[in-house]
Amino acid sequence: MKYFLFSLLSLLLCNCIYAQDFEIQPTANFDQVRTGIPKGKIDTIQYASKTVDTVRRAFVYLPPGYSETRKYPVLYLLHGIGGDEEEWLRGGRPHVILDNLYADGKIEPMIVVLPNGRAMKDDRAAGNVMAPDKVEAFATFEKDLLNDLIPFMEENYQAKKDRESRAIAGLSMGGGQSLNFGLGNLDTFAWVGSFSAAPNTKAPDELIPDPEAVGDLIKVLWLSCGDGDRLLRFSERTHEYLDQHNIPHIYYIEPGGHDFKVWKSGLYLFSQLLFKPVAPSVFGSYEVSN
Ligand code: FER
Repeated sequence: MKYFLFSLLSLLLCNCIYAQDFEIQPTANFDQVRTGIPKGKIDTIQYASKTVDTVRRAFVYLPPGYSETRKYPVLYLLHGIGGDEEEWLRGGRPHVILDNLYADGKIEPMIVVLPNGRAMKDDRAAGNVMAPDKVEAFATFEKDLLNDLIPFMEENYQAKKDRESRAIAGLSMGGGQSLNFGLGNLDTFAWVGSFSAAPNTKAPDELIPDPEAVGDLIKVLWLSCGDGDRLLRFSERTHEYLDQHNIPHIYYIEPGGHDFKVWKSGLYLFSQLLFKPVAPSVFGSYEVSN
């Protein structure tokens, strides 16, 4: 009896410490609008940027039942080279994915910020989006994010302000930004997700000069990519370096190209891990297709 009680207690304790209630592959219709479920709310914000010396626009998705009387962790969700603050909403409909996840009790309530990651005065995705000044603006966004946008969010929303309550993730250029800014600012972020990281991703030894510190500080480090994506090597080389240095991370390679099918399932799966206690031992459960 004593042994039984002890086992029961251990089981309950383990479940408290490590909530393993997340999926390792997307379920059908995860991105389809459902009727009769509570919906979150999308705000448009304008924040003054000292970095760019202009007023910049972003969207903020608040979870269903967002309350002024409690505090929430925040996910910064970044777009790609041909996009802007609208790209995720148009192509990925993260509000639909997250509304569904809330309805099923699969994610922690969080604020999601959709910024414009091209930090320059004319930040529209017009003309040659590969022009050097536009590409450079994706690097400049690190300062805009840290010094302008995050302070704005933390002053104007019920945002928690500790590193374990901030996540950064993005697609392609935004995936590279998430790795560069997230791993480069572990005093600010503890959760980092990269979907189909682009060539702006720093070389592994520059990205992670101190592997031990990253291993100690990061809560979840997520890399996903389509197996048919021409940019796969940027995720792959990061993954190989992480493996060589025994840094726990998730490497999820799924059938697909450089497109929203992959980015949506990335958001769907990664968001289920956020702001929860997750055991690194489960990181290997995700599929790596060939
Ligand atoms: C490049 C190829 C792709 C590049 C960026 C991208 C800066 C980004 C793609 C995307 O964001 O979808 O050579 O160089």
